[in-house]
Amino acid sequence: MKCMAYIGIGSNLDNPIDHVQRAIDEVKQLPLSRLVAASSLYGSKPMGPQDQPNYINAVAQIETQLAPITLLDSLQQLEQDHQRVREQRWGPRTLDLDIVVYADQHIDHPRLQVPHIGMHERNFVLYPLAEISPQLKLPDGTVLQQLLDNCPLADLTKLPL
Ligand code: ROI
Repeated sequence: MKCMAYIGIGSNLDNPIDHVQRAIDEVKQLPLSRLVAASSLYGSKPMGPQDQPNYINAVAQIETQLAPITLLDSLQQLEQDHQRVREQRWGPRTLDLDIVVYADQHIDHPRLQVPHIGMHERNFVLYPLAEISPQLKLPDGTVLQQLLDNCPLADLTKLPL
């Protein structure tokens, strides 16, 4: 079955723009999947500990036949390929790939919660998402616009192409 999924991408170490651009390219090549859209890149202040570099964030939309956990395995492999080291919680990272939304599914698995638990308060997820899917509705019926209304743009900046 083909499912629409959204993947949050973040990096704040060793040339994060390059990591995020390469990640989008690698997501494009996931098996049994097709890249539907990729957002612009955004610069964002770190959420969590402030003694770390600013982040580059983006969101990719794919149509995939990979099951959620299989997709997660593939994304974690990509993170490893970017030399991600097991960092402190909420510390800096070379590449972070999160399944933000997977079709209309609620997933509560030890390794995976979807929709992403923290997305409501993450402008660096919501605004890129809105750029590529302004009409998106979450499985519980919440429309993306409602989440945007409650999540200030603050210092999120869209990078020029
Ligand atoms: N902060 C920003 N701005 N962007 C991220 O992708 C990001 N990822 C994280 C934490 C450490 C929570 N902070 C972040 O995992």
